[in-house]
Amino acid sequence: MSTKPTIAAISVPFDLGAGRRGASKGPKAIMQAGLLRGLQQMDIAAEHVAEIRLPGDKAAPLAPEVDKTNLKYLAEVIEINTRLAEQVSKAAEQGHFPLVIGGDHSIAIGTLAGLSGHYNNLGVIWIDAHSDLNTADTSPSGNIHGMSLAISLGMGHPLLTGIKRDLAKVKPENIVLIGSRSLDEGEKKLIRALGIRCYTMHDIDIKGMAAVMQDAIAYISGKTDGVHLSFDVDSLDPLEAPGTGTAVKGGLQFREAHLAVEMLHEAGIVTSAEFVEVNPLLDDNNKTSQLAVGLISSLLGKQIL
Ligand code: 4U7
Ligand code: MN
Ligand code: MN
Ligand code: MN
Repeated sequence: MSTKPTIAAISVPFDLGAGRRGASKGPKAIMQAGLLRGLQQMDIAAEHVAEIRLPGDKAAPLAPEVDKTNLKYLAEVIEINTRLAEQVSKAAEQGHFPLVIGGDHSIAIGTLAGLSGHYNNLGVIWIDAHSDLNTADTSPSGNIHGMSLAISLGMGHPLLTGIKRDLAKVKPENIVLIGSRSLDEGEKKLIRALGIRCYTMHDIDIKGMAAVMQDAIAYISGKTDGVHLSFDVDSLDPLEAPGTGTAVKGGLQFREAHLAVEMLHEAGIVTSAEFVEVNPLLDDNNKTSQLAVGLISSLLGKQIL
């Protein structure tokens, strides 16, 4: 008899990795949109196991000799991700499916750090308008949510790349980017130099989402022993997901996004997930939080019939 793993939801009301405030209110809005109720109706054991916060939303200041150049809220980002990594690791250790609810995308640093010890070859499917492959040297903003994937590759400030363990948390050949349409110059260079698999909006337009997902799944499933889905809601078109801080025109349609997560469910490869960058302060009648709940439900097996 095989028992389905429990979904261990971990909420992270944090937004100091982003350029604007409000993503810290994402977890509450997503919960209020009925996340756990919906999963329980699907007969999925889902539990909210932890909320990760900083006491007083502040971190102890870093030593004065630490170079914080172009790294906004570095101390806070380090501390939230250190705490998150512990919880994610614990959930994985207990055989649960870690489901991280953000929060801005800087929290992928902690999620991936927490997961990495449990896999030899962790795959990452990064669905996002952006690639989040900046470092302090290439970032046009200094916002760490635009650097989280580079940090997980071991590139960036040592206090960030060193969270949980000193090694890279993921290998470039185990990453797939999907939905990319806003890449900075340094990010493009890195994608080419490392040969990171990248399905841009152009590729999705030409091939169609079904073919892109088939390709992506075939590419990643053979060589990994677990796959994390990092889903930034700004991958969707702003008309579908208005409640997000760095919206970019020309994004995924509602149906394309659902198809992507449905195909991931059918492939049965995803072992953890995070949904990030819902900003209720920018939302239109909870449209984006409800969208996130729908996508999570589909990822976890919600069927039409
Ligand atoms: B998100 C940006 F310059 N690339 O680094 C940057 F366009 O997690 C945006 O994907 C980053 O939402 C967006 O600041 C980070 C910018
Ligand atoms: Mn992102
Ligand atoms: Mn993004
Ligand atoms: Mn964003």
